[in-house]
Amino acid sequence: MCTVCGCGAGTSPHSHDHGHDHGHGHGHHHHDHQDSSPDQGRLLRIEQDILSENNRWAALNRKTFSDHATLALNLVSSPGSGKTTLLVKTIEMLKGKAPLSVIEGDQQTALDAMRIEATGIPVHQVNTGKGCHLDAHMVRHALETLPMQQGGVLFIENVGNLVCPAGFDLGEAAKVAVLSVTEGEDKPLKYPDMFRAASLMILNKIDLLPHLDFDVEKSIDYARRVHPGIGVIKLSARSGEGMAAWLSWIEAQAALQRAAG
Ligand SMILES: Nc1nc2c(ncn2[C@@H]2O[C@H](COP(=O)(O)OP(=O)(O)OP(=O)(O)O)[C@@H](O)[C@H]2O)c(=O)[nH]1
Ligand SMILES: [Mg+2]
Repeated sequence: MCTVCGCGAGTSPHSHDHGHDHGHGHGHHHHDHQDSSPDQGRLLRIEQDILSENNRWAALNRKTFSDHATLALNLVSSPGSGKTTLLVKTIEMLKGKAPLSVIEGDQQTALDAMRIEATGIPVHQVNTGKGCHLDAHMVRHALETLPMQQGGVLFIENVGNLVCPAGFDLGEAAKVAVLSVTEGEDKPLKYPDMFRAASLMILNKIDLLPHLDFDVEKSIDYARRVHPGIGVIKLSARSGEGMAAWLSWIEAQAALQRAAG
């Protein structure tokens, strides 16, 4: 997967520079980098090692979420589809009903964490530097500083990228792919791994549909071709249209999480 962009080929999950933390700090972690020009067999072994190590951390995270009956949702999308806008709107509507927290993943800046912080809920920024996705170990670190309350919802905003975040389990209950109608209806076909990995596709920015030639039915058809069971919710994080369906979906997932734990 990350051999596509090269980000996973030369590093182990430990070797990402966690960069600047927003709010609560934890130390930086530097480890040795691997040879940057490995042969194919070696590359494959490194990739398998990265994924199996990631899966060990993901299993630990999943256990923590389960112990706290916390629903963890991993929001994935291309840059600018509206993840942070949707989160701010969601928090405004859910605040007071359940303990909420957010992990923000970006290559650089704490801008999104600051937008979340303004809502008054706990947020932890992870900067991935050159890394193009969050991995389970980064989430593990974030959990050291985020308060975990019983029956809560943890939103994880992944790095804006329709490719690499698909391959990394963070221990979340579900991946939610946010596709904005400005991106074109062909994206599920072009980036099938992401839509296969996601339990739900949110079609965002539907307030803009009158100005576009985006074909909603086609985009849903394409998403179901790559993932027949994928859920679909159309909404506008700006106008609030469709938000009720999204909140019901979250409530249903939270109930499943409580029942499982
Ligand atoms: N018209 C419209 N604009 C929206 C909507 N949701 C988000 N936007 C705008 O889209 C732009 C990007 O939104 P963000 O929430 O920053 O997107 P993001 O997915 O968090 O972006 P990255 O974190 O950079 O990947 C901003 O200008 C938002 O105001 C929507 O429902 N309708
Ligand atoms: Mg964002």
